[in-house]
Amino acid sequence: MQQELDRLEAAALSELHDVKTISQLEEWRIRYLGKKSALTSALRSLGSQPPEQRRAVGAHANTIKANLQSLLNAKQETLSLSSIDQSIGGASLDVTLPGRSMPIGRLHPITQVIQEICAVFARMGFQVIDGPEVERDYYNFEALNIPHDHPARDMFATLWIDSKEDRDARLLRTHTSPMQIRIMEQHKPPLRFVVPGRTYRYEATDATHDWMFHQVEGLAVDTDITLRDLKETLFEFCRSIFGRDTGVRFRCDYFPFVEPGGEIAIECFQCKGGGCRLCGGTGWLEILGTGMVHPDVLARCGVDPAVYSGFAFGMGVERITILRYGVDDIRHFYSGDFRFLRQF
Ligand code: FA5
Repeated sequence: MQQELDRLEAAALSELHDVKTISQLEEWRIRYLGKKSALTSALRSLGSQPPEQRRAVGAHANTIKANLQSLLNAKQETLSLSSIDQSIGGASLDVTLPGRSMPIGRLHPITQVIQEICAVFARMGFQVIDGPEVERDYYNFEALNIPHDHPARDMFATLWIDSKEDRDARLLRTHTSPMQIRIMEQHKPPLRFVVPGRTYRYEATDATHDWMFHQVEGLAVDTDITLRDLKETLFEFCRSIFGRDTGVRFRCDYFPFVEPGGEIAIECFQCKGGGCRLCGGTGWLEILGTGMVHPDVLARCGVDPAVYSGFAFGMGVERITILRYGVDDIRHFYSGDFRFLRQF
């Protein structure tokens, strides 16, 4: 009986050596350690052995069983480790290599510049708010001293939603100035606000004009606000965005809702003032319109012009971005071309 058990153990060991997979190992287990295995039958038949052999055979069979069981456990561990290894590519996987970096998005250059502009004004005490892109005739024109049939309406090639003959017609706002009215209707002075947002004009496009572009409107109303406050605020803004060495030009201009009115232009980055296609040969790129809020506009919004005065401005964000980064055509911004956008 003892010899039979030794043969059984030798056969089990030699077969275990050839086992290569988990399923082969399971077959091996059933064959040598299962309920119907020769070893289990040998243990069961101990009762029929002569009493003097029973003890020795039993102990021997149990030793073999324990040995096979521990070899089974060890083999099981080795096989499951090597199957994990194979499933992740075996020896060809170099776990010390750095992981692949996922491409991450970025903010559009116009969004970046809007944030920068708002941060400059926030440092000067202005609050940032936004307003509707679909406006009423009243806010876009009427309340800004541009009644029906006023020739200044031609300055703003308008995209109408309703018939333009309709007194309360809706339109896509042509500038952010309607927010001057909404702010003064809703808040009492002192006021300091900037309003970034999209504006729309029915215009032929060229290197510096698009039919959709962004403006940042600014409004400050308080007692004793003068043209000097306007100029110093806007010059400080230009210095913050373009640096101290860039040429800034301040000239008179006309807008019906301010008196007096002005515009600011920045030296063209491309020709350094010499004149080129981008600046239309003038050497300057206009970035904003400005002026002292017209007393009639103040009065219409319930702000007493005898007590309060204010200044307002509206700047073109694409023009500022063009100058800031040396972009040669405004149409690149909305072309959706990643080769262009990835540069920012
Ligand atoms: C206005 O829109 C006035 N609302 C500005 C203003 C506000 C004046 C408050 C006084 C007081 P203007 O049409 O000039 O003004 O436009 C202002 C700026 O928007 C321009 O200086 C320019 O930088 C930009 N801009 C105008 N039209 C376009 C266009 N088609 N494409 C890109 N930028 C434009």
